[in-house]
Amino acid sequence: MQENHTQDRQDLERNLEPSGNTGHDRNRRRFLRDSGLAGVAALVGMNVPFAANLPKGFMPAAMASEDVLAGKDGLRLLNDRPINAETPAHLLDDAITPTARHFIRNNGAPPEDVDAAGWTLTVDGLVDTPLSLSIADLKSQFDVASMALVIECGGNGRWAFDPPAKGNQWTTGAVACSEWTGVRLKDVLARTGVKSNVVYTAHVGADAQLSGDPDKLPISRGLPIEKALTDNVLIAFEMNGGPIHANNGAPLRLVVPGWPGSCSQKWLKRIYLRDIVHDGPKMTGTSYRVPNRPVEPGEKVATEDFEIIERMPVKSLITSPENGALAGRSIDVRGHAWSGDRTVDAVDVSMDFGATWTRADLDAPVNDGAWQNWRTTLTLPQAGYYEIWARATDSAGQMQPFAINWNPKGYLNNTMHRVAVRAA
Ligand SMILES: Nc1nc2c(c(=O)[nH]1)N[C@H]1C(S)=C(S)[C@@H](COP(=O)(O)O)O[C@H]1N2
Ligand SMILES: [Mo]
Repeated sequence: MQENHTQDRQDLERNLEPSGNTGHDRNRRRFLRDSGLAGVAALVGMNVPFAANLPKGFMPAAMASEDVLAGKDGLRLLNDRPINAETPAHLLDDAITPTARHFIRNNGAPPEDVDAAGWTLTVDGLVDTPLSLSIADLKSQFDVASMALVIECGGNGRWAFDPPAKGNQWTTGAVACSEWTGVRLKDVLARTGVKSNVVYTAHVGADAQLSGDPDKLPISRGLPIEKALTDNVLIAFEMNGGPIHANNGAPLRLVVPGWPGSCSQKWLKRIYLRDIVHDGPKMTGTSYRVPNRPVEPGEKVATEDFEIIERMPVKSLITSPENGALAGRSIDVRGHAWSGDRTVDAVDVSMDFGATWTRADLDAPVNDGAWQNWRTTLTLPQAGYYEIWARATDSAGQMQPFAINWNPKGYLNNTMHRVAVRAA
């Protein structure tokens, strides 16, 4: 059964070409999107300092012709159609990511004029009893849970791929750990029943394809049924104790911690159960997939040799000091670490390019699926330039690598985060 899209063509066109935009604005935005910083420099009539250090396709928010980042604080806009914006590492310093600092990864145009009170979630397909539930039904009929959960885009870190990989050139900021409130998917599926031949879930959101074709979904992903039935997969209606941000999936979304962010369907309208691996848009081909064998950087890989990404690999982020900071000789270093479906056992920090390592103090996760906070103090031996590196090791003994395990679509870059400081 195809999801029935309520959004009519006019609405779609409003999404694509916001009213009040002149043709010049549209052309300018298109130009910016295509030419990236060269275009920005041309438009502002001067060189952009450190342009070479910025990711390809990067566009300062000020250059976008509308306030696409309303309600967000300090995010870097990578693309405005669809909206993609990441959070600089030093703005991810909080243990729980504030809503204003949660990255945005949209594949299409979010629904407009969302009516939370009238919103329904349909759960059907290979269930015993199909259900249609309002958000009030979810709140009153199921156990409500609040959990800090990591969402990381599968393409986080793509900017470092060489040869480059097409797609959003995320640096380190397509990750967040907000507190999500909702009901467990497993509880809802216990109510509908799961037929014995079910292997996969399929998720449908209310966003529209940018092409304007109302019959096509921008993205529809799913989960192996075993994963869907775990304790920390939430159908969430609140973010950090308040409403979900419009671009983060209001009024209802899935949150599947530790797996590629694409599993966490936003603007959730329907979940249906299937007896095959779900084959919706961005499930097949090379989307959110990596080669099933080691490949040479730049190698062409046949589509049938790709497999679906499941858990995200062990990773850490240095959130203080900020890259480029001026420091004293004694420097507090801190950040987060996570590993999909696992915990992190250790975080080590180096100030001498990996020659020696200092073990950081590492907190346990506040709940299953949360990132872990860590901290240490380093004493820099003399004034000068340093790089601080962090590396996490998870409960299965896997450690972050020094170099990228290249794949054609630029997924799963979990190399160590490095931050430069100058000691006075
Ligand atoms: N309906 C819908 N859900 C979606 C997406 C989308 O484009 N449409 N993007 C996915 C991807 S690729 C990621 S990484 C996460 C990002 O969640 P966020 O935008 O709240 O940070 O949402 C996922 N859920
Ligand atoms: Mo993503």
